[in-house]
Amino acid sequence: AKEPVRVLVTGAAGQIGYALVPMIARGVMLGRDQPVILHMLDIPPAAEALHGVKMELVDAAFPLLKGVVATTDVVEACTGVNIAVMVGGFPRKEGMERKDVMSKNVAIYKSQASALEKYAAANCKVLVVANPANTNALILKEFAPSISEKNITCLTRLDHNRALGQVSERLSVPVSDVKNVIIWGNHSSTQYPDVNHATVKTPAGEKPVRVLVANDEWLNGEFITTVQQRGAAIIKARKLSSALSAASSACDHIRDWVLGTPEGTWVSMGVYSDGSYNVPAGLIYSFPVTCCNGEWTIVQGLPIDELSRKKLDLTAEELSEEKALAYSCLS
Ligand code: NAX
Repeated sequence: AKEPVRVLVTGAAGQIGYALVPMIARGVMLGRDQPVILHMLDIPPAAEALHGVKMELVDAAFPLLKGVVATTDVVEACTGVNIAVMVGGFPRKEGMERKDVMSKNVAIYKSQASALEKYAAANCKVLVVANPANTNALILKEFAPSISEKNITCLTRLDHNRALGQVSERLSVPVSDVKNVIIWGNHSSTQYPDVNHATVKTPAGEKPVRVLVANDEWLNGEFITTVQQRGAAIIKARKLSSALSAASSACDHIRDWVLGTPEGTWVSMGVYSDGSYNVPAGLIYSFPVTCCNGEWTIVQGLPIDELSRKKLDLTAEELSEEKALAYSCLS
């Protein structure tokens, strides 16, 4: 039998946490044959709710779940974890300045970076979900210098999956037949959902999405804004932000990272830029990646047309500004 893997979920008493922990305990994230021990962290005001989630995990009697740590102590939460999914953060409230929200999250991610660096298992893989996701991940990277930059990522898989979903709906094809969309840049409304290299499986082989949709106006307009604004549309409909889709996408992100992407398929992940595609190095930016043996690699050599170039640059500019704002909160 396999040794259990320890998975940390921060913000585990929140909405996404509530959807995510049962998925992990069922093997959706790491496989149906992989036992897990869940570490759940939240802050003292949420301690009782967190305890309630732990009670429900016990009550669900998940066969793969070999233990649950529910705590408000960062050190206890981080000790020995192999995977860390960072969902906890300070939300933007009405009337709050961007700088104030940034400053709260910088403080949280700085201190959790130090705890992970000291107490997590060697080679711990980190996924930041909490917004501003890319910049929180960057702060985490800066304050956990002994964790390899290859091990620190942020979630743009939800946006990627939203793009697959929109193409699937438009063409009335199963979403599993659509692949290789790309989310470039920030997990924000400046992200660029790109279908220029995406394909659909048909009885006659793989066909480009552009050819099948045959409507550039829709693909360059409404499709992009729908994906960019989907989070807001969910809030409007549910009066709550995306939770089940965010949790499911977080599982997809970690599963593909650990177990590998299928041959011929790439996914989108926010990763540390090495300057690929002329994206400034030193940002956490969403790229198309393939994964093998627990490592991601940016897909190289995709042609970028003029329209795309502008959109890649625009979202990079926003991330550079966020980075500057985050640094200004440190001093
Ligand atoms: P909730 O407010 O329901 O849950 C957040 C939880 O984090 C709360 O229980 C809170 O007590 C806890 N928390 C706050 N500070 C903490 C700290 N220092 N340490 C540990 N826990 C702490 O929000 P939810 O809807 O679950 O969303 C969580 C985060 O995901 C938000 O930042 C949200 O913006 C972000 N999202 C990111 C997405 C992505 O694709 N990257 C999509 C979904 C989501 O909007």
